[in-house]
Amino acid sequence: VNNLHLLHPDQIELAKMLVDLGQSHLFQHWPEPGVEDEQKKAFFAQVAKLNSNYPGGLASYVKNARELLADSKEGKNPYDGFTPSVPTGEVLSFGDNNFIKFEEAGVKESQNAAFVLVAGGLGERLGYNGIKVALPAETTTGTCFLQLYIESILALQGASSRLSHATSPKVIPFVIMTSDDTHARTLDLLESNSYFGMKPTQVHLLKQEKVACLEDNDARLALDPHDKYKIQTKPHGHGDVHSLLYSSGLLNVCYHYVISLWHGNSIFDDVCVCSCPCLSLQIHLRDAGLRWVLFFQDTNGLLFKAIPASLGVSALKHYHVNSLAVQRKAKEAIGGITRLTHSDGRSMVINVEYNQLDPLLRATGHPDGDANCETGYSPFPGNINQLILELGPYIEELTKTGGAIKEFVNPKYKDASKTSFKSSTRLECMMQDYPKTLPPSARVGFTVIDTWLAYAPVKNNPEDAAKVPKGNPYHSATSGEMAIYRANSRILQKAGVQVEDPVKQVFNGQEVEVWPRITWKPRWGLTFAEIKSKVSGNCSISQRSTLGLKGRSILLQNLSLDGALIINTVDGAKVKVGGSIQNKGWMVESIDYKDTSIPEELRTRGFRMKKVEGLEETYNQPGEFSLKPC
Ligand code: UGB
Repeated sequence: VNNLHLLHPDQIELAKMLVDLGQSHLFQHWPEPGVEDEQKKAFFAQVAKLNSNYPGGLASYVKNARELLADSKEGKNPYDGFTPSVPTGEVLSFGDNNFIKFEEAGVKESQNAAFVLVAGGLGERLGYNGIKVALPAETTTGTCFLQLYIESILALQGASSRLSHATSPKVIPFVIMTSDDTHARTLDLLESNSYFGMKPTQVHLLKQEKVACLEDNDARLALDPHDKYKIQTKPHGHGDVHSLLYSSGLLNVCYHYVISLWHGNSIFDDVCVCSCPCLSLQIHLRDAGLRWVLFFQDTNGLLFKAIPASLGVSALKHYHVNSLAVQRKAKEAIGGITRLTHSDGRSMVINVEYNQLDPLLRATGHPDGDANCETGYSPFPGNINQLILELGPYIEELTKTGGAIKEFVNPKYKDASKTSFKSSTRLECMMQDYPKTLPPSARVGFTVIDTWLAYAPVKNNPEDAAKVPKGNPYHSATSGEMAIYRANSRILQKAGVQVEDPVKQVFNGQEVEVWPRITWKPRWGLTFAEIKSKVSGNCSISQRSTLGLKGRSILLQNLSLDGALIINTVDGAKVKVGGSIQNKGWMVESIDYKDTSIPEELRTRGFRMKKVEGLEETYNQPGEFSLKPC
C-alpha cells in the first residue's frame, strides 16, 4: 500500500487485481518507498504484459490454473468417460492415381493458402545451441530448414500460378511464430540471407510470450529465484499460435496484403476494412480467395512432399480440419489420432498425446496399453502436427474463443500427498488441441501419408537417439538427413529410375540406410507428376552417387550416374542430362560427435560429405542445353 503512489492508475488496478487473486505474496516483501522504486515499476510493467498476453488476462490464467491443478491433484483424467477407438481417415499411397489426383487439386488450392511455421521452441531434447530452423536439413547442399520451407512455398506459389494460368501470380503469406528464445536469431537468419528469395513483406514474424509460473496448488504466481521483482515465466506451448494469429490481426493483414497484390480489384472497394478480425472479415477473406491456413513444425525436411496431396484432400473432402498423420510405432514420442466417444454421446477425432495414450488405453479395457498390432505398428495413426484448417470456419471459431486452446498442467509433485511441487509449473497448450472446442458439426478429418515420404523430424540428440528401442525411429539429425536421401531415391525409383539399394551404416550409434545422396530444389519437382515428367529413358544411379538438381528445367534422359553430379540452372535454362557420368564422387565420412573441433551441426549427425571428385555444371543464361559427357 505504501508504494501505490509510485504507480500509474492502470498499474494500481493491476495491483488490486493481484490482491483479489490472492497474489499479495508477490509484493509483501517490498521495502518502503524510495528503495528500489525502479524495480517495482518494472515489476508492474511485466505484470501488465503477462495480463495482456493471455486471453482473459491474469484473472483467467489463475482461475484456469486453480481448476486444472485441483483436477491434477485429484488425479482426474481429462479423458474420463471417453472410450478411445481407431478412427477412419483418408489413407494415401504415394504415386497411385488417387495420390496424383489429390496432388493436382492441392497445387491448385495452394494459391489460396497461408503457411504458419511454429518455431518458438528451443529444442532442449536436441541439445543444439542455435535455432533449429538454421540447421541444415541435409549436408549435401547445406540447405537449412528455413530455406527449404521458403523455397518449397515459393515453388508451390509458382506451380499454382502456372496451373491456373494467372496473369498476376498470387503471393502465399508465410507466418513464423517465434519466441524470446528464437526471435532475434530467426530474423537475423532471414535478413542475412535475403529472406531466401521471398519478399520480406511476404514473411510475418509473430513472437509468443511466456506465461507466469505457479508455485503451488492455489496457483500462487512464482517469483524468479534470481530476481524478487520478477515473476518467473516459462513457455506456454505451440498452442499459442492460434491466439497470436487472432490478436495480431494478421489474418486481416494477409487479407489486405493479398488483395493489394491483386489486379486493381474494384470489387473490394466497398468492403469494410475494420482492423479487428470480425466475422465480416471471413467473407472478405473468402472473397479474396484465401481459404486455407497450414500449420507446420520446425525440423521436418520431408513435410512439403506431403503438402500438395494433403491440401488436395482438404479441398476435395471439404475438411474444416485436416491433420497429417503417419504410421506410428507404439510408444513413439508422437501423439496418436484417436476417436474419443463419451458415455454421454459426444464424439471427436483428436490427437491424444503420447504420454496420455497408454494410460487411456489401459483404463478402457486394453491391458497392453499403447502396443503395436499385427501390422507391427500402433493402430492409432501418428500425429505429425501438420494441420490444415479451412480459413472461414477457423476465423469463425477464433472470433468465439479468442484463439484460447484447452490447456493442461503437468506439475512434478514432491510426494504422493501432491501438496507441493519440486519446481514451479505453468499451464501449457498444444496447437493440435484446436478441434477440442469445435461443434460436432465441424468436419474434422485426417490424412495418413507414407512415413518415408512425409515425416523425419530432427528432435533427439545423439545419445538419446542411440537409446531408441530397435525398430523405432531415431528422430535425430542423422536419421533426418538420411530420410531425405531415402525419400528422393524412392520417388525417383517410382518415376522409373534404377536406384541402387542402400547400404547400412552406423553413425552416432544409430544404424541407418544410406541411399545415394539425391537432392533437388523444390522448384525442380514438387509433385510426383512433375518429377515423372522430368525423367525419361533408362536412368540409373549407383549407391555411392551424389546428385544435386538446382534448377527448374533439368531433364534426366538415359543418365547413368556413378559419382557426383551437381547442376545449377537459372529459370529459363533447359538442360537435358544424359550419358554415363563416372567419377570418384563424394564420400559419407564418419565423424566423432564428441570432437568439438567439428561444427556442432555436423557432429549431431555423425558424418560429413568428403568431396573427392565430382562434376558441377552451371547454366546461368536462358536457352536449351545438353550435358552428355560420354
Ligand atoms: N514450439 C513453439 O513454437 N513454441 C513452444 O512453446 C513450444 C514448441 P516439439 P512436441 O510431430 O513430432 C509435437 O517440442 O511438442 C514449436 C506434438 O505435440 O518439437 O514434443 C517448436 O519450435 C506431438 O503430438 O514437439 O510434440 C516445434 O516446431 C507430435 O506430433 C513445434 O512447436 C510431435 O510434435 C513442436 O515442438 C511431432
